[in-house]
Amino acid sequence: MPLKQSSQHPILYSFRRCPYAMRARLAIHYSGIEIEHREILLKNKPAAMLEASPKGTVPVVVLPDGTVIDESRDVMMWALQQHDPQMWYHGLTEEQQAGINDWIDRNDNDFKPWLDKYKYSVGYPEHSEAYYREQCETFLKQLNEQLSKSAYLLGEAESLADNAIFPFVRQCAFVNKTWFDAAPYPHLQSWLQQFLESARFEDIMHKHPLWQAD
Ligand SMILES: N[C@@H](CCC(=O)N[C@@H](CS)C(=O)NCC(=O)O)C(=O)O
Repeated sequence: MPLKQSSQHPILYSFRRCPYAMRARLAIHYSGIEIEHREILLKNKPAAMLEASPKGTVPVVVLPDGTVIDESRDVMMWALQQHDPQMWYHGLTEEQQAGINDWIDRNDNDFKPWLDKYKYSVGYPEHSEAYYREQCETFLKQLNEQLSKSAYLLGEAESLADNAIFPFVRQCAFVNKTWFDAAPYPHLQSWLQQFLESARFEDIMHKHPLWQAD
């Protein structure tokens, strides 16, 4: 049963520093969809969000007809289905689309679990922080290698792949920025820097007051 809600715009439940929420906000910003932004705290999730999506992760989108989209990749795809003006995904060849999906799969399934252990290494004492970082480097090297051949992951124009992945590389970089900046990944460093300095990133990182239910 779709959930009822009164807003005429889609609602986005979001948490500013979450990389999954960032990629959703990037795609929504790019597509130009107007949304009602509801900033939440992960330690105090609003009942309305949990009612829409009991698994309790951000991002969550609730459409005016009550449809709930609660996986960040699905939110990105939903946004691009509305409007994809610079061909981040639609209009690309099937092979390019498969390439995008492959990059995002590797980010989400292989890299992110190691990134969590690297970032919170005290909680995983079976290995050292340096060990977890080395595991992360497998993916960082692959990204750097690709970016040595083309400006973006899929070629000379940015695509869904770059925007789905850079928030996670950012998170990894900021665990120890001094290390990241000195690491032998110059192409990856400048690719990340370019996204961090972009107007879109600045826009999606604006601070919102916490959402309060009426
Ligand atoms: N597979 C989900 C993962 C989203 C996710 O794990 N988000 C984190 C924040 S970065 C979260 O909400 N965690 C729940 C919590 O910390 O309580 C997606 O892609 O949307």
